[in-house]
Amino acid sequence: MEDSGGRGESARAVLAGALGAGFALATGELVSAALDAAPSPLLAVGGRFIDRFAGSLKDLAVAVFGTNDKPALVAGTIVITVLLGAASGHAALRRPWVPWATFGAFGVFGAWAQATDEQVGTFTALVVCVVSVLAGVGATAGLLVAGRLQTHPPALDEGVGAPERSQAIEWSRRRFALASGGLLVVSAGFVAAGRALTQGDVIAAARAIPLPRPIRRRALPGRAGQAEAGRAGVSPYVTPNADFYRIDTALSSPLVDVADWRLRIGGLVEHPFLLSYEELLSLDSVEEAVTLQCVSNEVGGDLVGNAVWQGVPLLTLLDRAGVRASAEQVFSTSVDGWTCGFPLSVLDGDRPALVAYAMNGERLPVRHGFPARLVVSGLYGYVSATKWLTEVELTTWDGADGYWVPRGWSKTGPIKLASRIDVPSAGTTIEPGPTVFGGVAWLPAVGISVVEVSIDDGEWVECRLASVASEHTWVQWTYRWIATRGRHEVRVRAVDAHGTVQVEKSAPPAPDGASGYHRVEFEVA
Ligand SMILES: Nc1nc2c(c(=O)[nH]1)N[C@H]1C(S)=C(S)[C@@H](COP(=O)(O)O)O[C@H]1N2
Ligand SMILES: [Mo]
Repeated sequence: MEDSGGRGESARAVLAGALGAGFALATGELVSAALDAAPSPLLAVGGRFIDRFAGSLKDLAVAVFGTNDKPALVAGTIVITVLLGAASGHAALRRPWVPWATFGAFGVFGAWAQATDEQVGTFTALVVCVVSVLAGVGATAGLLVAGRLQTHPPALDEGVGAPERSQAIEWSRRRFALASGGLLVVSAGFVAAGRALTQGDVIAAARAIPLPRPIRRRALPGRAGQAEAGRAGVSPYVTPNADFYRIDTALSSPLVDVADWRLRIGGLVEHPFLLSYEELLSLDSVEEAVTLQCVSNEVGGDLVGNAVWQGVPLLTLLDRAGVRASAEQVFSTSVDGWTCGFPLSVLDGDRPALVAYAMNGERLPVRHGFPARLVVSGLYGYVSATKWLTEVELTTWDGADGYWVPRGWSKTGPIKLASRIDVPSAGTTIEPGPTVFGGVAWLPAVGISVVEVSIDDGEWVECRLASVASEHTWVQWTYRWIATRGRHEVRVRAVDAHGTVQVEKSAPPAPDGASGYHRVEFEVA
């Protein structure tokens, strides 16, 4: 009896309470989203904590979790809720009413937090919390039942033989594990569905403000100039939004409500100002084709993509603010506290540097920084391309370090000249006879003049280049070859528009970007 009814059973009761509490939170997320009641109880409680303890607790969260104080408070709220759930699950073994009391008290707290937020009505908050509490208590009770032995306790104590008893224990364990796993999956599903609903709302709200026409379009080269690369299987010149690589530190992309969103231009400027989404979209905008690359991209890697961005030139906004002579760095911050910075002097020439709100003709996708992001030609993303942008601040060079700088990455991040082989892909077998190799090469802000390949360490031979929109994008290259039987290797290198040849020496991505020639081995048979 001690084994099944004692330790095992209390462990299961603790888990039942914890999972029930998690399920209550997940239900709160989904029901809030369905009833259009943002913030959800979870976020509302986190928000109340921020308001109440802004001085003390928030500083603690900042100290412990860096600048991510809001996610830290939400995580803290989840942990506390789950721990209290666990304790009440355990207590329920003796006093079944305890989960009602704890979950109920939590529900009241959640409803209060939600209802005192101006955006949610009291009745809606009550509905959300009553449903969440019922779901939580119900789930906990259900799990407790699933984990209980089917045989009656008196029979266990007396007449039941050992084999039957251990079988009953085994059954109840299995049933409990299944029910717990199921509940976890359903909870995750609720959270995901709630997010999807909220994301739909956020985008729908933004659609009320139509995308303006740019005053200058970026003409894309005709398809004819890229036909051979296309046929050969080279990456498309413009990367579709759905295929564009995604890199960020966000656990889940921030969902920004454009009604509340503001872009602040400040720091070392004469007249700091705020812009709403509507105001940003009312300014003259341009379109620019710019290739974006992550510093973490390995030689031959796919953390690089090319898109047509629409937005307001950063200089328009900086001129309006009046940059002071002491400013040296353009330092930007996202709504989730991520930061980066690049030298102000980068903007001296006429390279594209945009506060972008559209990507390939569509509103910026949430995962790529909706409602607005920075795009600067020629700089790695980690020093320039802030998504979910909320502030651009002018600072001195030493006055601020972006997120990745204290983590060991270089403070300046100009993109390195690079080239990649898309076809053939490594390890493939191709047929003997005429074949076409191809890939991409890039050095945004400078451009590419020549791409060369070397087969089996032979001479470097020049490739054909497809047409491009500007020097700010990658170029597709192709090379025709008569394939002969056997194992082969192809290497690629590029020459930039100034005549500088790509660096051959291999370097890893850290601290300032990979270098070296991409090589691919293949077989002809
Ligand atoms: N808010 C925020 N913006 C960010 C990042 C981030 O972690 N958070 N990562 C940067 C990095 S490292 C890169 S490479 C680019 C990637 O942009 P993408 O995901 O749209 O391709 O976003 C940049 N902007
Ligand atoms: Mo990156």
